[in-house]
Amino acid sequence: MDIINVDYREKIPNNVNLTEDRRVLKALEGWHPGYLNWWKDMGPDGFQEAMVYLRTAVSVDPKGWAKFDYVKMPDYRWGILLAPPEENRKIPFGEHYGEPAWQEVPGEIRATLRRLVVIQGDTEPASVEQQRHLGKTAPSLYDMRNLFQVNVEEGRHLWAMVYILHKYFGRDGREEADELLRRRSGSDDAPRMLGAFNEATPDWLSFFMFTFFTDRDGKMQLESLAQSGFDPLSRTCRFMLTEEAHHMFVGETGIGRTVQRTCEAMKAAGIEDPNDIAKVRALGVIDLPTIQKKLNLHYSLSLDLFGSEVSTNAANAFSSGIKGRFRETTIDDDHRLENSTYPVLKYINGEIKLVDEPALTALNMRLRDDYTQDCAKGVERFNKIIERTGVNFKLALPHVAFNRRIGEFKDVEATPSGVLLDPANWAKEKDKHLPSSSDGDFIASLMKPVMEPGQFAPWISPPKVGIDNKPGDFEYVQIAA
Ligand code: BYC
Repeated sequence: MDIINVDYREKIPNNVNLTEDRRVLKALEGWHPGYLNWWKDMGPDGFQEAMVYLRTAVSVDPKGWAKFDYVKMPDYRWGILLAPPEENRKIPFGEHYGEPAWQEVPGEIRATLRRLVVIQGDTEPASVEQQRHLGKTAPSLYDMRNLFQVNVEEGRHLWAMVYILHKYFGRDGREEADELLRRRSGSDDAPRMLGAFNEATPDWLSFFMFTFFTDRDGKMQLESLAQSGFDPLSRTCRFMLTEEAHHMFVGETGIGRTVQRTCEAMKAAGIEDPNDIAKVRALGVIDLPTIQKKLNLHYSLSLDLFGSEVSTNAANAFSSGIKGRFRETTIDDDHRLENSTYPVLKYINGEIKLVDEPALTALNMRLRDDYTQDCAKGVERFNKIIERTGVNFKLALPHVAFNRRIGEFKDVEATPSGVLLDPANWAKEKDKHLPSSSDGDFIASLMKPVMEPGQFAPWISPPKVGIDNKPGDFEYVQIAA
């Protein structure tokens, strides 16, 4: 069997030898029409007939996996792709540290593993649902193509989790796979499982923030699951991570280009004060304080995705060998965490305090800290862009107690600098730190579609290079095809 190149002769492209696995093939073929219906109903609104310049994975070799071509989205070849197996892989953490990685699911971890696979799977279609209206206001064909690329790959990530459910979890796996197509982002009756995936993505700045912050949570969670002692999960997450990198690129460059355009417009108009919001907005660009508010919102929503700082669920997932730490194999310790501690920020007697907790139960906090470091590096890169244009402003990540709904700080309110506020003061201050409805209206007023090749909406700079090295006026989406 060829485990590097993907077999596209099959209806469901794969590198897992599905033709020989009749039971799973049949189950997936049974699930496929429901998936296509979901894509038609909940995937990008409009543009389903457009020819989109998309990349499709042809191999799982990190050096040459993608092929670019025009594809109608409903014809995208969603498939099952696992990174190649690592010979003699050992479980890299927990009570089974050093034992051979599992190729089948051990009975004692079945329920926990299934729950994590379902949570991961649930986020993927949720993000497509959240972003489905954005094609209509794309600031360029380049951006529209990137949106659709992200959407089809999130669809493929759903396939990745559904494969695991069908192959390893029998009847309850099949039922969970069906449920993944039934829940809907923002629905009252059947919402998506995690908070941030039920929020609206109303405009393109939200989309860029989402792909910067929330896809980065995806990266951290996938990195932890890629360490899993359950080898098929590890392999599927490893390949998903190669796709995820482009999503974060879309977010980072999207925010960077927005910031750049704002600063350049301010300089050209001779506006020195970044807080003179009315003057900056009159230029038709998004003022930096509003960008900061959007950042505050998306960062805090994404912090909630890490769960409680102190979590026995996380401890159990680690000890039982299901979910490791970020870059587990490069950490120099016993990989069992039976005796070590980790500092956790907690809310104690009205104060925010750093206290040592057993490292095992503090794993969500640790992963969140790794995430924060990764985010902070990105914010530094935005600040370099601002600095280069000579504008005097710095973007910053808000304090972890700001705007939280999960964990230690869920019942308190704090400013972005971490000062605790009573409810009355929070109500007064809130609009200073989070996007208000009038901020939303202003951003919405800029969201006019630009569909001429090589043209960009006036609130965002063009990218430095094209996708697949295409020239600036390349027609990334042929709308009238
Ligand atoms: N919202 O011990 P706790 C991505 C629940 S993003 C609602 O605090 P635990 C992507 C929790 O389920 C990555 N409920 O937390 C990005 C539990 O409920 P039960 C997605 C929440 O379990 C962009 C209870 O609270 N992948 O891929 O240690 C586009 C107490 O739980 C939330 C994963 O998240 C919340 N935010 O950790 C597309 C990886 N947080 O069981 C895709 C898999 C907690 O008591 N998931 N709860 O009823 C996990 O590893 C963990 O489940 C969590 C939570 C990190 C989410």
